[in-house]
Amino acid sequence: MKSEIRNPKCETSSKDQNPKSQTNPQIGASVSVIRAWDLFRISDFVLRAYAGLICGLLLLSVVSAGDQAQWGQAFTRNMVSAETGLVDSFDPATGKNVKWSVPLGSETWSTPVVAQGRIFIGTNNDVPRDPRHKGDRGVLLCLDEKDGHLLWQLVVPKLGTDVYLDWTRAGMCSPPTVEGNRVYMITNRGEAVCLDIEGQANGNDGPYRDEGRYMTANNRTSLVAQGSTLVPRDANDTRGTLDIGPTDADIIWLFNIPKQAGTWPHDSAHGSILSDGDFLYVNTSNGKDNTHRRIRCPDGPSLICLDKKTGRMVARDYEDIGPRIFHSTWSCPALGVVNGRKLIFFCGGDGVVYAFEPLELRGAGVPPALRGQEALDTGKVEALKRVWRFDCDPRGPKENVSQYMGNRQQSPSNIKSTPVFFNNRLYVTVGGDIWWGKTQAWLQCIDATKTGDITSTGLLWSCALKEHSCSTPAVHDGLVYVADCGRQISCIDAETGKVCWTQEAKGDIWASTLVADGKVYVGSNRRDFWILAAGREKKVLSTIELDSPISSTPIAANGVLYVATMTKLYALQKK
Ligand SMILES: [Ca+2]
Repeated sequence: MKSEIRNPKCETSSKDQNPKSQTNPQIGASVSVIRAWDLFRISDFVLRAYAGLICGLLLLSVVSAGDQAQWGQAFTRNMVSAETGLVDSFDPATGKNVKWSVPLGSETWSTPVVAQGRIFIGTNNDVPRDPRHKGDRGVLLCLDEKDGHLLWQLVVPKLGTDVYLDWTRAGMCSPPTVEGNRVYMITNRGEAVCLDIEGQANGNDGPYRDEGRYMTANNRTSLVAQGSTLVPRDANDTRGTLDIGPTDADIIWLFNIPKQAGTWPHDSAHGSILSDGDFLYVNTSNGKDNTHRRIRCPDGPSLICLDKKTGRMVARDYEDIGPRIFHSTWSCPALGVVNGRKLIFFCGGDGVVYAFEPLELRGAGVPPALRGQEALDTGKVEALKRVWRFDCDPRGPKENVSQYMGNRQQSPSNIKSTPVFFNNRLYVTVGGDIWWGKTQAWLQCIDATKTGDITSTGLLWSCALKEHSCSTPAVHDGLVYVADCGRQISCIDAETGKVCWTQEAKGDIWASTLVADGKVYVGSNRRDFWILAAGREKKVLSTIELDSPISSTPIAANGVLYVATMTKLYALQKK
């Protein structure tokens, strides 16, 4: 482990507590321990998928129909599509409007993306597609858009250490971002990876050549950080190394966020990578350890910036977010152009929204911004420059936040969804932590044009939601559509924050709303999928019971609606 890069201020004690033996004030004794624990496991790991999860046509309210190559619009994150002719009902039992469906694993928390004839979706390995890959794994499937057959897959062994670092059976939670022939994503082991869109079918490209060893479970710790790259611990140790075939993923580069950036992710890594110019922006999932009381890496970054070509870290935040993280860092970065100025928006695990200047290699005007070039040339890690910060819950506790764990009345807020940029405004769902915090939640509209600490001046409006929310809002035609854990779908006026209508679903909603073709699509954890008419008047077009809970956000691409349940991916098209 000598050559591993560790944040010297991270606590790396081996005294990891057995999660089952942790002190939990909510958990009593004997039978209730088991029940509460099981319930805890279910709810807690669900949460991690909805950092929005749970993401460039900037400023355009209507985007071109076609692919959906990242979470939401690139990169305002607005989940609005210009696709038309989409289904207003379907029925898997009769095949009505079902183009095709394919099995996934047993748990699917990822939202699909569609690019260049391919569909990418994360799942687990409980339905193995390749007998060489057995056991619990994180899986990214690359499927043919025509019929859903497998083109290639990235199969990542579990860390196999502390379950809170790589949750059992959770699979690959992060939706990828596809750009050209490259696929950027975060694995279940917390690594940012760049993959070849063609996989191994056209050969092993890029500097990274150790895919066989990487995908081999018993060699899972064999790669160690050396400088800015990962190298085999023992190059001669090839025991059990997988022979790479044409249906395997081709890794171009790999950046191990916990080891190389000095973070301690919580539950399971999750996030959608934002691509801007030569750089990638990645949330680190930094959070509590398995005690839920301790931040192991308080000095670790919450947001990092990587060189798109090499995966090297070139910048990070120095906002001192770590000590105030209530649970984990759920939210993904977004981007907007505010009065001609590009900004990166990021929601910390401390309930604060930050706007940063993006790194630039070349400024479009004068003087040229050279910080990005310097970072590339010198190997320096730049500090992301903050333009403004906005505390979504200024009255919430700010010190010793761990003492509020489990307090349903009083706690800090955190942000579990992704901020959405639209017309110089940022729309954010914020509130108490689903499993550990107060139940209050709000949709807030923030003025993105200000600078400095805008906590007291930046709020345009705040609208109370029914209960905790981890859904990313969708903004369209003067209205905001958002779901929450109180089983509620809301339509809210984007200018005033006034509620136009609400609809109760059968279960908690962890997914986000998609607005497309005059319709609002969203599914719940009770298997019910909703299609409503977009607009100020409420109209339910159909409700469909699917095979299993829905925590993935529906997307539209090339005339087809894609809906993933825990176990199946449906491609839906009018017949
Ligand atoms: Ca290749």
